Amino acid sequence: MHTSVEELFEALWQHYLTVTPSALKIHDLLGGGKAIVNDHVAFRTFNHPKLGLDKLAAHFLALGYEQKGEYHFEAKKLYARHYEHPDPAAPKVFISELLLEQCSPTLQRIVARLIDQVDDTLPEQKDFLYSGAPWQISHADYKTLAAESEYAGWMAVYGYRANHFTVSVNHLEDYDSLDAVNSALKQAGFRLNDAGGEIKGSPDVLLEQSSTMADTALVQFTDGEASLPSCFYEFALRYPKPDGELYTGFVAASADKIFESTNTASG
Ligand code: OOG
Ligand code: NI
Repeated sequence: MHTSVEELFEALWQHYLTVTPSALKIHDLLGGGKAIVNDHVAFRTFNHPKLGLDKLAAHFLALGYEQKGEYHFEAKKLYARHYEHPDPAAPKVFISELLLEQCSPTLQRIVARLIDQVDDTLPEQKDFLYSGAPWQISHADYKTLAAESEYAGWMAVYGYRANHFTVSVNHLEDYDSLDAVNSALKQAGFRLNDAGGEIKGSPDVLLEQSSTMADTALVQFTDGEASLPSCFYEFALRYPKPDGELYTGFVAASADKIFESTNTASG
């Protein structure tokens, strides 16, 4: 386990940058040399007892995080929870898992073969949350997974890592709307996820979000390699609740579309 929130997030950020070079460029573009506040990061997994959501969450609970909202994504067969730290400066954490029992027997068989390759002690290891894919997979099995579930395909090749960091637009000095952020990103040549519109959510649900489409990285299969969507960068603008405090939760209908930031072109 990590000894501090800062240490864990620094390790996650460095690991994330190895497959998401555009995040550093965007960080500089939006921050203009000033610090960027990170709203949240997200992780994915399979709901297997060995490696389920709770195994990831344990690392955050140990650092003082608390469980908050729950989210259901029926069509994508996902379940998620978010976690917050009593220190509001600590980024929020969103963890989802694929509900394997709702997937096809073929998908379940391929995923079981991946999970069989994992050492039982991995989830307790300090670097679990940025250990990448702790298994090997053939290109054919990857394609079978991705054809049924983009999430399963991504998870099989990228595994355990922050799949995105999120710029807190509330804290940016040079931008006061998500629209302004999106325009600057497009002007600089970054591709935004337009599933459900470039801006997901609204002031009514107290959260507006947008995201880039994931960068691509070279993935090694047991029988070759391919360039596939890796990780993306998200932008979040939060609105105050009636009590004046900024909303800290997530919005399922928006999250449903954010997941698609790692979709392959065919997906
Ligand atoms: C998480 C998607 C949801 C949000 O902020 O609503 C999300 C993922 O892509 O794993 O990040
Ligand atoms: Ni997010």
